[in-house]
Amino acid sequence: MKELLNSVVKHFDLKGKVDSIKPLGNGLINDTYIVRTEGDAPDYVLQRINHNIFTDVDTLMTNICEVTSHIRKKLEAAGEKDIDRKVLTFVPNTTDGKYYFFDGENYWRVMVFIPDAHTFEAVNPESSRNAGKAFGNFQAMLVDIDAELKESIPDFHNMEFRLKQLREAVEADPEGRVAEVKPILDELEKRAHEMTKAERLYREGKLPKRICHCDTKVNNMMFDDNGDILCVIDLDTVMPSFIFSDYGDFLRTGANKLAEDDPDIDRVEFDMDIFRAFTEGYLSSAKSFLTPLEIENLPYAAALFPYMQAVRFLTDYINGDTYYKIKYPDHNLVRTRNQFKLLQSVETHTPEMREFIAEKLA
Ligand code: GN1
Ligand code: MG
Repeated sequence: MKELLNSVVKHFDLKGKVDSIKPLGNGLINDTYIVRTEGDAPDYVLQRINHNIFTDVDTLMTNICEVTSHIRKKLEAAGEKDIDRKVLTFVPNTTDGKYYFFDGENYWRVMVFIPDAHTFEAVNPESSRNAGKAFGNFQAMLVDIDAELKESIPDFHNMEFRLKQLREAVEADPEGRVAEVKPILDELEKRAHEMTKAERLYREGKLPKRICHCDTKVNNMMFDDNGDILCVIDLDTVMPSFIFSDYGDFLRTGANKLAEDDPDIDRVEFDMDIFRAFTEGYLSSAKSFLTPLEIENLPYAAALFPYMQAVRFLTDYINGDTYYKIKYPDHNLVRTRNQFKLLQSVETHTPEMREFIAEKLA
């Protein structure tokens, strides 16, 4: 592996001599490495793009470059300082100048490592408020992007599609796992109509799609030493979606008192302090463009994402764990149960969420 990584980075226009290449982060899809260089040269992040999942890498990288250059222009226009730490910079390959390199088998990309920045697996109310503001800003900056971004994974956050995948998996039952998960399947099916309402509102022309990040997990954000957000990372899934994607997926990870795969299910709970702080931050930057219907459905978004993730993890479990990386045999089932418990907790807090949002906007 070491040799492979060393030979791959030679195809990118890096400054400085490579000192070491080591694994970085906790992504479930791509493989990520930190490339340390000697002396004053910047360090880099090398990623192998999972092209079983992102099947059209060229479109993917075009999307990402459109987004980063648009954000860079916005930051420049706003007179921001330290812009290189506030938006990702990708490095072209030395053969044809593209922002990825295909070695005949795998797709790779390199970006400049942001120094003195941290990612976290959990947040407190203060950093959640900052995160809310940051994701609201991210969406706000992209409201006027000229480029038409394609869906890097078609139907990625389409709940009707995710349920269709689950039902197909149940029908096929390739590993004989369906009987064991019947109770949770029934619970998920009970909520299917309510949870697919965004798709219906969209078809009725009532709900817009906007450019969203679509993977606003807590660990997809970089914080500086003071706990302020520097930038949003992991841009693979930036695409048109409902704003619920970014609002709901952050709360799914940020407001869960435990990690998404913690087996101690009884302790999984939706943290209303995080909800309040994040929502306040988000509304402060997003209320300039949100419609009343989008605002009204923020509590729905908080429920939708644990629900969608439970459906996706369960689908993968039934299919024999072909999508998400797993660390032990029933990892996807544990994740499913965890997300379902989170959903139940969100459901008990819905009236309280509505009241809080109404108060904030009054
Ligand atoms: C995946 O790669 P990572 O870990 O940031 C997934 C998200 C899920 C998440 C669950 C392309 O994100 O949609 O919410 O795992 N990304 C893709 O932890 O499927
Ligand atoms: Mg990630």
